[in-house]
Amino acid sequence: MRPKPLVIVGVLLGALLLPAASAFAGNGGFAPVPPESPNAEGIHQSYLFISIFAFAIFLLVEGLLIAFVVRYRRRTRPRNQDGAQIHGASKLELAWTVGPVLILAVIATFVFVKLPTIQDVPAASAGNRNMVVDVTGTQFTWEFRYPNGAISIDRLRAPLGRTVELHVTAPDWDVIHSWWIPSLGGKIDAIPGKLNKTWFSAKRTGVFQGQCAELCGLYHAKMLADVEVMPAAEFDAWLEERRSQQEAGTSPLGQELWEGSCAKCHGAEGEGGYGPRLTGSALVQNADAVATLLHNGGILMPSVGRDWTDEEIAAVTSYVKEKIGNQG
Ligand SMILES: [Cu+2]
Repeated sequence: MRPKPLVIVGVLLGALLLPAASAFAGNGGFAPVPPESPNAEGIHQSYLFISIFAFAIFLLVEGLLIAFVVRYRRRTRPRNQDGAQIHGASKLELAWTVGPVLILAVIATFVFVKLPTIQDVPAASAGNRNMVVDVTGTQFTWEFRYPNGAISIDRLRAPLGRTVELHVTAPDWDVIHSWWIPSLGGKIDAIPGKLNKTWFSAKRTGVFQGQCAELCGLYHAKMLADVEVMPAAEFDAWLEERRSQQEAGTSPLGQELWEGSCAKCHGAEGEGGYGPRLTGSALVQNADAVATLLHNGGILMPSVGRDWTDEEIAAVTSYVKEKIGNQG
């Protein structure tokens, strides 16, 4: 006996639902990453709430579609003859107009109730002072300046459980970028000349990956960022150490700037890429010439270092001189 078409359709639909479990577990790339900060949690809850309606409407529409295809199929009616003409069902028409309006109102209410927990930076309290970090996006790197003057590139360090307030911007001469670490909150634009604020308060230690979320030029895809959340005491020690290393000229800042800013165009070893080859070049052995170039830009090169501190300029020029200029 041949299986009935409806049975086949049913089995196929069942098979389609199989990935749903892994999607909801967040590990199939179908669902957002698990939230690790209260604001990311608010976004996640809104996502799940809206998903309930989306899924129910999907089942209703597709179910009706299949039911109508079966119920009103041609059967023995000749090919060239129209089917029965059906019109006029005021109650039904009213229902499918009022229903969506109510659903949208419920969703909007939920989201507006959640919005403050997503958007508003929690006020500092006696036991929990906020740490402000200045985040600057430039083509194609992220720079983080901490309250004590410490600087890091492309990796933001943060203390566990403390509110970190991010003041996000881009230099006047750059383009718009977008700061986005999905497990620690939503996107916020880094706009030249404008300061946007966002925040997070990480609930566990670890490294959380992110990506510039605004198409910002040739190497947009290389504009990655991550946040390393450490136990608070470990973070405080790191922050102090980075500050004193910077003063002593022994910090990894030069290497970070090279990798984050220079290497993306000039190649990891300075072998050249979009930008010219630097390995063994006479120019990079001259720290003053490199500093001038970073500050003013070149024919094709943007003035990436115009807003860099003296410490940053010193760190990157000496790194470039030693590691790149002296290579074969
Ligand atoms: Cu970008």
